[in-house]
Amino acid sequence: MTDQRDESIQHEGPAGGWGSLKGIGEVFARELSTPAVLETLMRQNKAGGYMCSSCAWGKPTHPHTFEFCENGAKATLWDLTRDRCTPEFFARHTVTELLGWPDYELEMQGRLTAPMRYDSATDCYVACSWEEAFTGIARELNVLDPRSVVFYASGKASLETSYLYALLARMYGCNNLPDSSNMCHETTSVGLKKVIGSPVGTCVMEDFEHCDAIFYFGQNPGTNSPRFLHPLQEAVKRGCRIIVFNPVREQGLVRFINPQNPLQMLTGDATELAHMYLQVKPGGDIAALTGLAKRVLEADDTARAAGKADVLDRDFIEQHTHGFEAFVETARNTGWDEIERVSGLARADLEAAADVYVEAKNVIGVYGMGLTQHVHGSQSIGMLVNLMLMRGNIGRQGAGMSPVRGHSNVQGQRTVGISEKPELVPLDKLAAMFDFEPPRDKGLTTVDACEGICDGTVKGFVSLGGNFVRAIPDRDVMEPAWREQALTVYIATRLNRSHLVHGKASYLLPCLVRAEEDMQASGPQAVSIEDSFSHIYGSVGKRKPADEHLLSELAIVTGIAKATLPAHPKWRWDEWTADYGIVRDLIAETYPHDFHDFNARMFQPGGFYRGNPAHERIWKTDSGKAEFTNPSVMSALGIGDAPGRYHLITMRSNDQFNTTIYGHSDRLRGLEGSREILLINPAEMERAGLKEGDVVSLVGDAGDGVVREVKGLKVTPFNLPDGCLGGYYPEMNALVPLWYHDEASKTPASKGVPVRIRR
Ligand SMILES: Nc1nc2c(c(=O)[nH]1)N[C@H]1C(S)=C(S)[C@@H](COP(=O)(O)OP(=O)(O)OC[C@H]3O[C@@H](n4cnc5c(=O)[nH]c(N)nc54)[C@H](O)[C@@H]3O)O[C@H]1N2
Ligand SMILES: Nc1nc2c(c(=O)[nH]1)N[C@H]1C(S)=C(S)[C@@H](COP(=O)(O)OP(=O)(O)OC[C@H]3O[C@@H](n4cnc5c(=O)[nH]c(N)nc54)[C@H](O)[C@@H]3O)O[C@H]1N2
Ligand SMILES: [Mo]
Repeated sequence: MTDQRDESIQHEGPAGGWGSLKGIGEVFARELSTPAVLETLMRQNKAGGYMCSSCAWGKPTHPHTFEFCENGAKATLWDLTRDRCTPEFFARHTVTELLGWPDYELEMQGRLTAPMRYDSATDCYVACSWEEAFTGIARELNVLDPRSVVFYASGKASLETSYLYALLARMYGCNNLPDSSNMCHETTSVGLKKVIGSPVGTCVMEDFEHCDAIFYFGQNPGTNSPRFLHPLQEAVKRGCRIIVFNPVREQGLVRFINPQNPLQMLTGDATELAHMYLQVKPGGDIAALTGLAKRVLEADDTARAAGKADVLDRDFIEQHTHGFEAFVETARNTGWDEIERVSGLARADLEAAADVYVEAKNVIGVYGMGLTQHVHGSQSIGMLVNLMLMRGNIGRQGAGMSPVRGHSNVQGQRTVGISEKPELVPLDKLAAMFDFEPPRDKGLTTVDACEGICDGTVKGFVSLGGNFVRAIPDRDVMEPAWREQALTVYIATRLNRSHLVHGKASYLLPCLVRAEEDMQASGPQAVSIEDSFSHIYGSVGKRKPADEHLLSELAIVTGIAKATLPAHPKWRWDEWTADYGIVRDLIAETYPHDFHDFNARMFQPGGFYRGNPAHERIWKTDSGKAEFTNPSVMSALGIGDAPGRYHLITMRSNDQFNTTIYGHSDRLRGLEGSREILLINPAEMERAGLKEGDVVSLVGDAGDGVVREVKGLKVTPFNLPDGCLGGYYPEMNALVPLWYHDEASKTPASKGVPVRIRR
């Protein structure tokens, strides 16, 4: 049962299939056939091989021959490009000139090859030696107050590098360690932890072989985790039913042709994935979930009245949960009128979806940015947990919560100490191991860091990967403030806009990518990462580095550390750089439960599991039980409806990885050729007096007096709920107010941005 189809305004071809191969070939025709790339792709995501640097989806114990997807291949090809962005390039173009270039053109210059320092006399980045870069950075850091410096990480760097990076920040003197997770799944780290005591998902990959239903909220696997489509397809073939809640009909969740299956490829015989596709309004998930819960309670009433088995798992609720009664009262007292109005969904559809939930023995709740990037996002997660707890769907095989993480090691970075929350880090242990007094005060989140940059209290910013200035909200406010900083340091692979919006002193430090051979004094090095299922894998790069001057991310971190911090017999930066195995031993010593025998286990097929108490029904919450929560609002939006106001979803296309734009084909949505578009449904278009192709602006409607505007957007009809607009991230980021974020975690609310259309 897939409903609400409207092929006239949105193409409905399957995800995967020939299109995915064409998607790779078109962008990368020149690189695709080189032996280096083919060799790397064949080793991708296999034990002893190279772990894809795209998303955080799990790597199976028994991989396919080609265990990579369209977008994983694009990420690898992007890293292994033959193009180089050399010192000569920077000599030809001033920073001011480059600021006028589109993001796409900046990254298209290829891999950075030499350490560069910003020279204000010429307004150019000029090459310098590594020694010069490290001593220059150290000089700046040593005049700044450690509390005024931020050490950001973008979720890609290995566990080994991340561990040392966090150590560097703390030895220097701050806990200012936000990472991309603060714009992403921090809502999970805070919201999920509060209710089940685990900051990460409770499922492992095998659970998808045993579930009977998947309740799937606001995650787009076709684009963002394409290898997830395989287990979803297998599940559907077994009879598992997928109920999708998403304002956008994402093709990956509608139909899928497995590019690894020759028969499907030849016959074009796609698997229908979604059993029901419910186009919830942005932020309407709490209401939708309340509707589901209401129906489950009614089904339980009916069953009991008829003397049948309970629908609720009363033993589980009694033994393992807290707060059930208050939640039941809210669910029963909330009227269907309100549920239908806020969710935009019909009662009959929600009841049918709830019946699927009740009929299923094992249910998994999957979610992504559609839940996390809202002002009341943590309440949405709490509501999904409520639904799961009603029938004991957490902590047993085939059931659980499965947030789908973003960057390939974003979860792992948190695991090994990159966190602004000192209470999450074993500081006493670090103090004893390294003989220093770690700072104990709270560090800055991404939003705090931005506020600090605006009010002048943040004066230095070190960036381990990423494109911070482009990824954050309120870009037009942030860029001028950013330039006032004393120091910016960017460890990067390709040129991006953040590098051009530099502080007074600025260094651009190019690093190896994960697919490249990392040769150190003791020989070639392996690194490790953690996926969405808390499994840890070793990864070995074999490609020749893009340039002989490149250093590994780890060597850059230790280079800065050694130059900045005083010498200390226990701070063995050189030894650690020479042999990453020693760093893994340090990680194992710091986190013995998760990482014991790290070096021995890292190449185990399927990775090694670091475990999760909630998976075993041990609840590390305040009450010691899993918490039913009582939502305080029905809409997850921070700013409600008003005449002329729309809620904008900022979306990823199938041709980008976050701020890295590969091209202009959003193939799965049938949108080609431009990213300067405004998606709106035909009825809303007519009500607003707009025609297809009209060029309009979006202006912010947050009511805080700040002017926010994005110009030059072409009106494009698209299948969306009423009151909802779609536009691309990061182009739309100037419209997101910095203060508009999840109430509990400060994750920016990029999926329900209040805007108006201006002609
Ligand atoms: N190829 C590729 N892969 C990626 C990335 C990439 O950019 N490109 N980015 C990586 C990163 S860092 C991350 S975090 C993940 C992101 O992966 P996802 O979590 O899939 O993130 P988005 O694509 O931003 O949005 C997810 C979905 O939420 C829906 N949505 C919007 N608002 C709502 C709402 O209110 N309710 C519901 N139920 N749904 C809503 C949108 O329509 C969209 O389909 O992917 C990772 N993988
Ligand atoms: N409006 C809106 N804003 C959003 C989002 C949204 O959905 N809507 N999503 C948010 C999310 S989920 C995230 S995770 C953030 C992403 O924010 P970031 O993680 O900061 O941004 P990326 O675009 O992933 O960073 C790309 C850059 O990383 C560098 N890079 C690539 N590979 C490597 C490597 O191996 N090592 C190093 N050192 N550098 C490398 C390259 O120079 C590249 O230009 O954006 C957030 N912002
Ligand atoms: Mo992310």
